[in-house]
Amino acid sequence: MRIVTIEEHISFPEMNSFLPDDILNKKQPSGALQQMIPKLADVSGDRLQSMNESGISMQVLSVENTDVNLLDGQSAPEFASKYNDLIADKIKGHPDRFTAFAHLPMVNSIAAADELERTVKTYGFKGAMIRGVTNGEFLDAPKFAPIFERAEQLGVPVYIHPGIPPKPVIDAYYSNIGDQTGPFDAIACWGWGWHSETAIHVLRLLVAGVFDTYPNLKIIIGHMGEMLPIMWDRSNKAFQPGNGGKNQRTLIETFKQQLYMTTSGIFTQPPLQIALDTIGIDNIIFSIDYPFSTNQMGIDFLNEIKLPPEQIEKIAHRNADRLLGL
Ligand code: GRE
Ligand code: ZN
Repeated sequence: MRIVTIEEHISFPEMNSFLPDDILNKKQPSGALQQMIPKLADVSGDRLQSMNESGISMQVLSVENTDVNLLDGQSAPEFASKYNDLIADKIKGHPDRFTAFAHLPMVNSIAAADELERTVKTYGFKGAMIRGVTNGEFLDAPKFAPIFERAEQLGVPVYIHPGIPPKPVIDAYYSNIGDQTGPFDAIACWGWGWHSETAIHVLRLLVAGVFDTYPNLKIIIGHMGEMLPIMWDRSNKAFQPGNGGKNQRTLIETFKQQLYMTTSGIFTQPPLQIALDTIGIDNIIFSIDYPFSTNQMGIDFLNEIKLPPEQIEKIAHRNADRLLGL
């Protein structure tokens, strides 16, 4: 069976040479991340070998870091373009195994929209991945409108991935919880905080009316819907049209039409069942979150799904093929 995974990360250390020293000195990857550096840097070595061993046909790659947003609005666009050029160069020998989501200079929205268009038209990239807030701002801020507008025009989705919380959030929610690299990272990031942040991100887009402004825009989120499926009916009631938000449609209507959820990093059946019962089979896309999860973990999960083969195919590749035009 063809298997496509779409939240698969890369980070190329050679890009550090384009960062000024003051920014380089500020970068301090946590312990967990440090160990992943070689795996994130690799495309056609261990990564491809692991895909072959696990039967993964294609990965859609995305950049793991947000160094680009440490640059100013003048220099970020050039850095992002260099990054995307490097991705394109590294995957060009394997067009049937790799494609990518564009890395965008979020500190300059017009340049970000232009870079999205350039990478889609020049390299056939399949959309963009945006990681969390940019200098504390969520994507419903009016300044980001050009990115959604362009994505809709180009017919490509925007993948909203969690990102490092802003300092006021760290201070208020995640301080005094012990070792910076252990419990802090886990509560603030992959153990909980990231997922609630991304759910908030999407809910903000809903109540800001962004989905209604761009009715053909498609948004992707990972981690089996970032806890939204379990909150489905409660949130749907809370954000009814006319309840003070700008949304013209209900959460359920809007998300079924415009939101996709991947299985990245969530490999047990109960959360999948809730996603099936809420967003539904046509909006669920298999993904791993390589290298933070192993391909084998994902494949074991896929093999355990008790659904008819044609439905498993939707999750494994058909939905991704349709959404991304693979
Ligand atoms: C992820 O993409 O899910 C991720 C990171 C960094 C650390 C852990 C993790 O980007 O799960
Ligand atoms: Zn991820």
